[in-house]
Amino acid sequence: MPASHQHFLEYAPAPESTAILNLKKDYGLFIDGEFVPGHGTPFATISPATEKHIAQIANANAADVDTAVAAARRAYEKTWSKLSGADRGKYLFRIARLVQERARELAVAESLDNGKPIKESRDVDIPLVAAWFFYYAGWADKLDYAGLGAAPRALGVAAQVIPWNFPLLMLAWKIAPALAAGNTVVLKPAETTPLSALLFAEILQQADLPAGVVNILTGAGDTGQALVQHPDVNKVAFTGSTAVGRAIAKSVAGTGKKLTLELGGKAANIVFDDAPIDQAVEGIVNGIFFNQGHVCCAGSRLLVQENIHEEVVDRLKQRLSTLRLGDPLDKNTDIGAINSREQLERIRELSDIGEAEGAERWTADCAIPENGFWFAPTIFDNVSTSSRIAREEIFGPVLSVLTFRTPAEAISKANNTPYGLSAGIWSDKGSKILAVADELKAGVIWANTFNRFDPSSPFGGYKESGYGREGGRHGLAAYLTNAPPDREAGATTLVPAERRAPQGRGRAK
Ligand code: TAP
Repeated sequence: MPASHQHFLEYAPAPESTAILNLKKDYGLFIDGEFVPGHGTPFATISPATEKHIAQIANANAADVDTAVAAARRAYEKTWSKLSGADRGKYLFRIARLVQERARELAVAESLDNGKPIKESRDVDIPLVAAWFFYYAGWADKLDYAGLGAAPRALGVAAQVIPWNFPLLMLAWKIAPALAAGNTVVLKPAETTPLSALLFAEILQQADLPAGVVNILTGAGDTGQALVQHPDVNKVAFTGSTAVGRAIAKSVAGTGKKLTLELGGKAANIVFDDAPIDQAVEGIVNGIFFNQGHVCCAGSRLLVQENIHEEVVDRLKQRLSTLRLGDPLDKNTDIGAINSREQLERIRELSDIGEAEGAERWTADCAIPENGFWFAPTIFDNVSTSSRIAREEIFGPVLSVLTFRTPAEAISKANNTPYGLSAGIWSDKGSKILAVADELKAGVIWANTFNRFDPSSPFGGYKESGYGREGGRHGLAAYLTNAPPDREAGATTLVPAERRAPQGRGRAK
């Protein structure tokens, strides 16, 4: 045992059992309510913590994308757009309850496939997935009151492509508002984390969701590309890297498809000298080491006021030395596995660049398991604003520390980034928090907390972090239009016939 660990209590292993999982050896594509074989070359999904095989996954080629989009179109025209909002809401409530019933199983599957600690998938991801479906279930029959005009209409078929960092939660962020607003969906999960989306497809069967309303296509980037470029989709929703987001924006330009992009970030977490330091240290840890730092809104740049810099960094190092890295299925684990070998290489490469550029590197002293993909919590101190580790998204458990003297300097450093997704402010003084928040160019700003998510709160970015908002009433706007039907082919009114104003009659009765 390293000397620095000797004064801490050791934890006995507390592994969550995988017995609850009832996985198939092979998974097909979920099209038109059924699992069907794919026509691309199947691939394996593995556990990033052990590199062990989990299941064989079908790969959707362009023909499969065609079939899925056609199924979604049929379901839109024949079933989903004919249902009242209240009836769509009933399906969403049913899905939410089934997610709750199967929560433990979903959490275990998510941690196995993604590498995130079970306490995060169990206590954060899956409860939020259920919350998202409950929240949007409530909106389904109230769209007239969403502030988007009196009778907003669905767009039609939504193509949705999601990343690997919060596989099931990103699915919920995409599918729940789309269905509530009356659209049908074809969704592609990330290549490295398809498992929870496939279990979700089983939940849709259990919920008796009409066939074709949600279709799930597993595959890699090519599948995603074929899906977003398909001529019969009306809406594209993407979460992932800025590079792919930019390519999608180009391919969608001029097609009339509605587009929302939720891309990367390089958030500033600003700590003033009047902040409650203990809380701030916890918030910094949660900000960048939650989910191994695979978080688009992660607080990856710590901006700390110069006079408390040393104290904060010392306390951070002490705190990081107590974090337990290892088996994601162990209930005591704080830091799980990096999601893939490619991502690990990216983190290593940028960290080496940080060191070469002159920043001071510190790494928590923890044992790294032999197999799997791991990166110990790392801090870079004395980082300059021009350094690549202060500008580029590392998407790993790596914190860059910069200092400031005045609020004006903090604001200008925080905004000195091509991104604008989130930020954090730590101060005892409410007026200072509000004044600084007003000047920050970021879609989400947390005060004396970090990485808090709620389905009623809109989330999204500025600049290279993308456009459009997910969550809340704003999240509905991405899936609705109030343009007259002749302007948007495919979009159908959602107002039940009996509630539409009769032609040629005045308002007064
Ligand atoms: P991306 O390539 O952007 O992956 C996101 C999703 O898009 C995945 O489902 C991916 O499929 C799919 N995709 C890839 N190429 C596509 C294309 N040309 N058209 C349509 N869809 C496509 O991200 P990544 O390579 O996994 O990660 C790279 C970097 O992106 C990370 O290091 C991180 O900095 C950033 N990132 C940001 C976020 C968020 S939440 N902002 C999430 C993930 C990654 P495959 O998975 O099958 O390739």
